[in-house]
Parts: sequence; C-alpha cells; structure tokens
Amino acid sequence: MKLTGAEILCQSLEHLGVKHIFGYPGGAILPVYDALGKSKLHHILVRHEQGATHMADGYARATGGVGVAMATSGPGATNMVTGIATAMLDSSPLVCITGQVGSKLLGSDAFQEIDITGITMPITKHNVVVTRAEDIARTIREAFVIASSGRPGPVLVDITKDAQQSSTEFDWNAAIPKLPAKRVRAGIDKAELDRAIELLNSAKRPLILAGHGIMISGAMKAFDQFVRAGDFYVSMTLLGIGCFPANDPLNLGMMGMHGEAWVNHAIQEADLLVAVGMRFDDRVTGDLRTYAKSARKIHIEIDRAEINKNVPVDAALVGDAREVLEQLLPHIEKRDRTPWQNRITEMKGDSAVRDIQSLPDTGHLYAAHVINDLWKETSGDAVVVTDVGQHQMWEAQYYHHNSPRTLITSGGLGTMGFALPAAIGAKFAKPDADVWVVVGDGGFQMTMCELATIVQEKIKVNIAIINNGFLGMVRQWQEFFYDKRYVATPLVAPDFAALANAFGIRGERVTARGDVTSTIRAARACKESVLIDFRVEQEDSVYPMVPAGASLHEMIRRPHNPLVETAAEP
Ligand SMILES: Cc1cc2nc3c(=O)[nH]c(=O)nc-3n(C[C@H](O)[C@H](O)[C@H](O)COP(=O)(O)OP(=O)(O)OC[C@H]3O[C@@H](n4cnc5c(N)ncnc54)[C@H](O)[C@@H]3O)c2cc1C
Ligand SMILES: Cc1ncc(C[n+]2csc(CCOP(=O)(O)OP(=O)(O)O)c2C)c(N)n1
Ligand SMILES: [Mg+2]
Repeated sequence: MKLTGAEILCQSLEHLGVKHIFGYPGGAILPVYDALGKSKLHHILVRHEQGATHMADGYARATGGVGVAMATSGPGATNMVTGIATAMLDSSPLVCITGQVGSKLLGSDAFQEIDITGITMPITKHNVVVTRAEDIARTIREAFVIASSGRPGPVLVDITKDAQQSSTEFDWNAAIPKLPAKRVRAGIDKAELDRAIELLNSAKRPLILAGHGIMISGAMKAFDQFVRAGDFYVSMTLLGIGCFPANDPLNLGMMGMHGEAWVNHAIQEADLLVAVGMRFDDRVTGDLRTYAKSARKIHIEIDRAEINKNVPVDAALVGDAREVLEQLLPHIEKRDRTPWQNRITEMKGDSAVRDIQSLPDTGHLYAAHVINDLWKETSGDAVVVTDVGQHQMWEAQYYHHNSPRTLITSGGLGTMGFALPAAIGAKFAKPDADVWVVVGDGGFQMTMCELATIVQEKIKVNIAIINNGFLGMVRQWQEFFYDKRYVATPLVAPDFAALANAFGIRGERVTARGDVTSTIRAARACKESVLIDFRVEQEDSVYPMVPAGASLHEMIRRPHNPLVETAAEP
C-alpha cells in the first residue's frame, strides 16, 4: 500500500503504541498535521514548544514509556531545546519530531531553516535528519529503541517536507531497525561481584545511595529484597525519591545539598556506600576531596561512562540495576550492626526535634507547612510535579513519597517552567491520578500559558503556587553568600487567582495556615482544575544547606531565630 511519508509517520507511531503527541504546527510539519487529523492519535495543542517537550517528558516520567513531542522547523524546533536538554540530563526517554525545509533547500538558509540536529547534538542521545519517505518507518522504530533502551534519553528525528509529502510503499514488518548489533553483555565481572559481596558482608557501617536508575530499571522489588536481606539503611537522591517507601524505618531520606542532616553525616561516617543507579551529581557529593573518606564504594550503574567519573569506586557492577541486585541477593548475609543503628538513631533524633513542623503555630504561613499539609490531605498518593527552587526542595523534604514515579521534577538541568507542562503530560499518562503542580511564583510565570492547554483539553490538574514574592532559591544564595543584596530577585507577579479565572480555571488565595487544608480538600473535590495561590513567608530559606563546593558535613543549619530547627548543633 502506498502512503505519504506523513501518513507513514502516523501509522508507525500507532504501531509503536503511541496514543498522545504534544505539539505545535507550522509550515514545515503541515503534511504530518494533515495526516494526524486522519489518524487515531490524540494531538495535544500546546501553547509553546518548550511546553510540548516538558509534557512529553512528564508523560515519560509518570509511566516509564516514551513521550512524543512535535514541532515545526526553525523557531518551533529551537523552542524545544530546553525541554530536550532537561530530558537528557535526567535520562528521560523522549522522541521529538521536527519538520524541516525541503531536502533541496537544505543549507540555503531557507525560510525557517535551522540545523536542529547540529544544535541538539550534545543534548540528544541520538538525532537524525530524514530526507526520504522510505526511511521514515525504520527511523522512527530506531528512535523508540534508542530512547528507551540502556540509559534512556531524548532522540530527535528531523523530517524534510518532501519526505513527508512523497509517497512510497509502507511495510511495517520490513521496516526493521538497523542498529549496531547490541554489544553482548559479558555478564557482570565475576571478580567485581565477589569483591562487592565481600564488602557488603563485612561492612560495619553500610549505607545505600538509591537513585533514579532503580526506577528506570523497574528494580523496586529486587531493591526492596536486597535492602531487607542486609537490613541496610537507604538514602535517596532527589530523583531516587519514591523508589523505596518513605515510611519504611530503613529509609533515612534525601542526601545532598538540601538533604537531611543525618543522612549527610551518615555518608561521611559510613564505611561502605552502595550507589545504585545514581551518578554522584555535585549536588549530592559536595566537595569531592572530603566526600565519604572512610567509605569503600560499590557502584551499580548501567552506563560505564559513569564509573569513576566523579567518585572512584572499589567495585563497579556495570549492568541493569535489577539484574545486578538479583545476582547479589542470594549472597547477602544479615549482620549485627547495632552500634551503627544506634548512631543513626542518635543523629536522626537530634534533627527530628529541629523540625519546623513540630514548632508551635506562629501565625505565619510557611511553605513547608503547605507541602506537609498537601502530603497529609492526599495521603501521600498524589503525583506531585514540581518546578525548580526552594519549593522543590521543601517538596522533597516534606512530601513523603511511598511509590515510584510519584515525584516528577527536573534535577540535572533544574529547568524553571518545567512543572506545569510536565504535570499535563503526567495527567495524560495517568488519567486517574491525583496530579498536583507545586511551583514557585517565578517558574510558574515561565510557562503559565499552558493553563490554556489544560482548559482546551478539559483535564484536571491542581496547581499549588508557593508564592514568596521572590526568586526564592536565588534570594537564599544572596542572603547567605552576597550579604543580602537582593539584586533581581524580588518578583512582581499577577494576581494568580484572577489570572486563573481569566483562563477559565478556578482560582483561590490562601494567606493563613488554618485555611490550607480546607482549600486543598475543596480543590480535590472539584471536578475541574483549581489553582491555589499560597502566599507564604517571603524570606524563609531551605535548611540544611551544603554551600556549593563545601564538604557534605559542613551544612548551614536553620538558625534559632526566628525558627528553631534543632536542640543542638551536631
Ligand atoms: C535546586 C536544586 C537542588 C538540588 N539539590 C539536590 C539535593 O540536595 N540532593 C539530591 O540528591 N539532588 C539534588 N538535586 C538534583 C541533582 O542535581 C541531580 O539531578 C540528582 O542528584 C540526580 O539523581 P540521580 O543520580 O539519582 O539520577 P540521574 O541523574 O537521572 O542518574 C541516574 C543514573 O542511573 C543510571 N541508570 C539508568 N538506568 C539504569 C539502569 N537500568 N540500571 C542501573 N543504572 C541505571 C544512569 O546511567 C545514571 O547514571 C537538586 C536539583 C536542583 C535543581
Ligand atoms: C530557566 C531557569 N532560569 C534560571 C534558573 C535559576 N534559578 C534557580 S531557582 C530560581 C528561583 C526560582 O524562583 P521561584 O520559581 O519563585 O521558586 P522559589 O525558589 O521561590 O520557590 C532561579 C532563578 C533556573 N533554574 N532555570
Ligand atoms: Mg518564589
């Protein structure tokens, strides 16, 4: 059967099980849009192509499947760049499809011609220009394999207009991916495995560093068994949150710059760190020269390039986290580690009394309270999509996630503007989920145009703006390191509730702590999307904080005044 390249693209996407495409049309991709109209695919019209990529990313992160975004050539394609980079840094599987000028015009600076494969070369796992209809089906199949296999990441397929328009025979079964033969995995190195087992069974103060790779691998069950086999304590990276239940006594919480103080101290005191699917980001390690000096290290990691990249390790188990953990499991022996358990309890107890949640109500509305109340009201079962900044860190600290893929956040690139569109994508992926956006007043203003997408698609996403009148995280750095010179961080914002109304969305404003719970409850009961503008304390800071480049144990702790977080400094 002869079809146009555009029709082949749509049919190929259907064959691959794609249901939703987030995109924005334009001249160079118009043949595809024409074919889309005749297909079963649901196209979601976004308001900015950056939004399309974040939606596809949110979709991918909510399910583990591949998210698809589409744009026209030139400015459509360049608007995707931030979203592609966001996905790349967090190993999220995307396929981005862009229209390109006709193949005969390539290189002539034609209208809206841009070398998008050149531009995205360093921020894609793979990218390719397709100039013939005959190559479309195979290339799209290859794109899906590359995006989702091994260490996932974004793939961009740029299709010239003539390739979309010309007709050719479509034979799905014949369009087999032509990828280099998969390197046969030699299996995990036996010597490394033996060394890891010996380290695990002889450690007196072991600690697991659990990362995003556990979720990518779908290794939650194997991880759970591994942890229980050795009664190991677990700490998580920001992107690892959810891979092990927060309410489990073995879960100590987040590590790193804004991690729990007891976790960072435990890392510095441990004699063995077991890193699983995490990449020792600098937000996690602090100064590498002083990082976990007393600990031997085991690294379970699929990407060989990550081994010894930042932190030299004693045993490298290169492979899929689930497979590696399953191989280790039968060899794990339970050991009596009472002194280590006592030490952890001691450190934890000290910090627990510092908790802002335990303090008497001062009448102030703190972001941490809003997020903690959101956690309680949603029983920890919501899919929370955060933006970037202080609210993101408070979410990580005060919303306790028990299930994987329930915190969706931009970690590596730290992209403001991510939350609202990513939440829309997550809602399409999980229509029955209670999806909440937790976003700052700054980041919300970067992609708030996507409120119109929510209305047009008639979906329900609740939005909690943590409105502190500042680019809060930057203000915090200015407070700590620039002598409170608040240059370019005080932020004027519209009346967000009125703005929501203008879009056709219910808007609320909360200024008192007593109204937080009832407003969240009402928003959840409402059939339509609700935006809540939480006017929180303007100059609160996220504690603890490891200053950039400082040692992990050198944390700035919450001062005793106005808020006391602790009984005594450790
Ligand atoms: C304002 C701000 C503050 C931050 N503060 C903190 C903080 O305090 N603490 C913190 O932890 N983070 C923090 N971050 C996030 C931080 O920048 C990193 O994004 C995060 O630490 C990365 O976590 P990760 O290594 O688990 O995930 P990723 O960066 O996604 O890395 C995942 C790793 O798993 C590997 N992998 C993938 N698939 C598999 C598989 N199947 N099997 C095995 N391995 C696999 C990958 O190759 C990769 O190495 C902050 C970010 C921002 C924006
Ligand atoms: C696109 C982008 N620009 C700039 C930054 C730097 N940055 C990190 S956090 C932050 C402030 C965020 O302010 P807001 O959205 O109000 O959240 P808050 O920190 O106040 O919770 C800025 C500007 C960024 N991460 N992303
Ligand atoms: Mg703010």
